[in-house]
Amino acid sequence: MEIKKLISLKSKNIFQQTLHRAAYKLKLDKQEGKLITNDELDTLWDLLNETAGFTYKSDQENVADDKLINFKEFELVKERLNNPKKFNSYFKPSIFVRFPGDESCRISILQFYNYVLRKVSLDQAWVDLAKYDLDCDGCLNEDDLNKYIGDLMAFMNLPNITISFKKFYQCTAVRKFMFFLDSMKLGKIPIINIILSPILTELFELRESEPLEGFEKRNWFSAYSSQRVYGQFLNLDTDQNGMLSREEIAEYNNGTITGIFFDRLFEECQTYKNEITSILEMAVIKKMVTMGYEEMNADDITV
Ligand SMILES: [Ca+2]
Ligand SMILES: [Ca+2]
Repeated sequence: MEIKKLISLKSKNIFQQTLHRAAYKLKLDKQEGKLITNDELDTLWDLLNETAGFTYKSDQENVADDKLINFKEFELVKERLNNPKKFNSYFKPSIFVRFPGDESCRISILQFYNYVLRKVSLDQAWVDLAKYDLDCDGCLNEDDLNKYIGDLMAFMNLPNITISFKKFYQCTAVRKFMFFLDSMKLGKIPIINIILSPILTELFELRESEPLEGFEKRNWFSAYSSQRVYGQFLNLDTDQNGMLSREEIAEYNNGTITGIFFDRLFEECQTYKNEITSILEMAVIKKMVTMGYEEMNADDITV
């Protein structure tokens, strides 16, 4: 009787989970259908340019001219869009007044368009990440993020990444998100925190077909940065067990690390059997050595 009851409860739970997942997927599909496409964004930009009745001529050499639009023209742009309903949330008076206006209450079309671009990009990121939220709790755990980054890597600018290094890269990228965004060590991060984080923006820079000059050295996720830190990690890992002991780390920076520094370091990093386990932690060491551990906080740690 008891077993039957347990089986019945289990079946009920499975049914509820399946139903919950199906409802979540439906919601995601609906959200995805509402996303503004690149063609629609191009049309918006063209219409803003055509409708704007005033051009601000800059008298500074490095500042480009900008077109300004009043509220009447703003509403006209919406009417001329092919699918105005999709843009409803952008063409509200409350959005218009958010932007600084000139003496005739006209706003910059460039500022407005950049706002739309940013919001569309966040909506797209939310939908993309939510697809990996298998238990539909609005958060991603390490496994979810691992799958997300693994899939994203196919579209990232990562030249010369070998198949064997790919696994380490993926793991390190995930650890970076967990290290900074899961400070309470809950093992998961709310999706909203991920999409609003500069870490995701940094990761997305690698999706650009033409990233800004010098991104390899500046961007933590670039192939150059990750391979450099990984190389340092391997050099220090003299017993090749994939972890760094206190003795091995002591060799870093020509052996100048102090005992107090070690204590602080091992407090800050996730360890296994009191050994540092990943190249992210290696990056933490590097930053702590550069800055002095007293001054370091989570926001400072980038390679
Ligand atoms: Ca989840
Ligand atoms: Ca070792």
